[in-house]
Amino acid sequence: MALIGNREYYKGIGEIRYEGKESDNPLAFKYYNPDQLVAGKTMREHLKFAVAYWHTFCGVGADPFGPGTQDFPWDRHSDPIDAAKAKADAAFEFITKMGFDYYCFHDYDLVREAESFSESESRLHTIVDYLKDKMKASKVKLLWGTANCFSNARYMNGAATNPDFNVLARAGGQVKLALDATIALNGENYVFWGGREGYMSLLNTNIKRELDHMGRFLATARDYARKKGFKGTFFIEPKPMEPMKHQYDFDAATVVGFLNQYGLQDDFKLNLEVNHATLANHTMQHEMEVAAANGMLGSIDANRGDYQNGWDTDQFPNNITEVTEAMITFLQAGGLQGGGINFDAKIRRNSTDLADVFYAHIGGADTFARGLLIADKILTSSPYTSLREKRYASFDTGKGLEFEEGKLDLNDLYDIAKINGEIPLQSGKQELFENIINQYI
Ligand code: XUL
Ligand code: CO
Repeated sequence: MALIGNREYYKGIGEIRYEGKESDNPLAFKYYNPDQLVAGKTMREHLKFAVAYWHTFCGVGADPFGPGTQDFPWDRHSDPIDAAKAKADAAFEFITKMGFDYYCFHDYDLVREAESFSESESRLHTIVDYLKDKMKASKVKLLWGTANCFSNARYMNGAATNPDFNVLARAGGQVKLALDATIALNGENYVFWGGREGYMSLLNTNIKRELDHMGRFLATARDYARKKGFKGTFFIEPKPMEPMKHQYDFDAATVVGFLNQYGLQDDFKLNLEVNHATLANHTMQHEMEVAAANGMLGSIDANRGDYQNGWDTDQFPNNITEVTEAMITFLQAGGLQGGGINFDAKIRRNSTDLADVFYAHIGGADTFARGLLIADKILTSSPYTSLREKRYASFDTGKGLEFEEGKLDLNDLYDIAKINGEIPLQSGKQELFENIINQYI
């Protein structure tokens, strides 16, 4: 096999630079200008773009009806360590050419899982050492790591919520190794996505015991990582279904309640994904508002669904209106707590040119940069904020303020109702709000 270490995988494509919206170079950013200041920070600092190892360097485009369409040269190595090192070389070449600062991984994205647990552990040690050097040389950082506790057949009935304790323990061992890898690579956060934590049928499921197990499992993982000196944030990534019929981390509101119930609220925040929000019949902005209202807006998995079907299609973000609305919430919340914007997105199965994965990430970054710029203008120059505040003005003084301060009881409300009689209608002005957004886009 070819040499590892000095091979160029994305030949003919150089570093992607900002050229402005007049540029017709498809391999340039039109809006994402990393060092441009917006609302007191550079775009780079606000957005913290990350490349998802699993989609960009592992996913070859297989679907239930056919095999992959990508032929990654690094997958051709039969030795798992050679393959992992070649994949890391390609990954760091790509991330560096994109000019992004971060990446994210699942444990077995980095290296193929072995037959035995201890051989997997030793493979992970080897590739983590290799990644350490690549990170040092490139200055690329780890936004978050996670463990894939959903693909292997052993997890078909769940990991932390599996009715078989031995499977739960195996998942615990795997999470320990993934946490060790994340800590060794100075990971800024650690993610739990409970892909199989849920049920296919209620007939064979004890929800109460499964949720208790999940709460205890997460607390155990937190305690271990904190003891090892991990200072980052843990994220739960809500998703209502797929692969299971129902998943316990259904949406932001469900997860906030779960974290509070199991005493995890001080260490855990949310990693929200656009296509997961739409699968839960919410918008991304809704999920972000719920998280922000609870001080838990941690990180974003950026993608989009196809609005004509109900699948998790993980397409690259390109909907300016959707992202602008999300960025309004983002700026109002003061940004993300610890996280960044991870492109949890894949190119289409029939996008098979070398440049396609660059176009995809350029488009995604430009959509977020544009959304950020528009949102900032809306918040600083349009009547949007004052219009919204005005709707609640009756709580700013007098009896409304006393109510907010907990000074009124139900009899007080009764007295006010009696004096007031019928109340004039106050318009919600939805159409005006919508017009303002479109005017600034
Ligand atoms: C699946 C998904 C995962 C998580 C990490 O829908 O989003 O890739 O982001 O396990
Ligand atoms: Co995700």
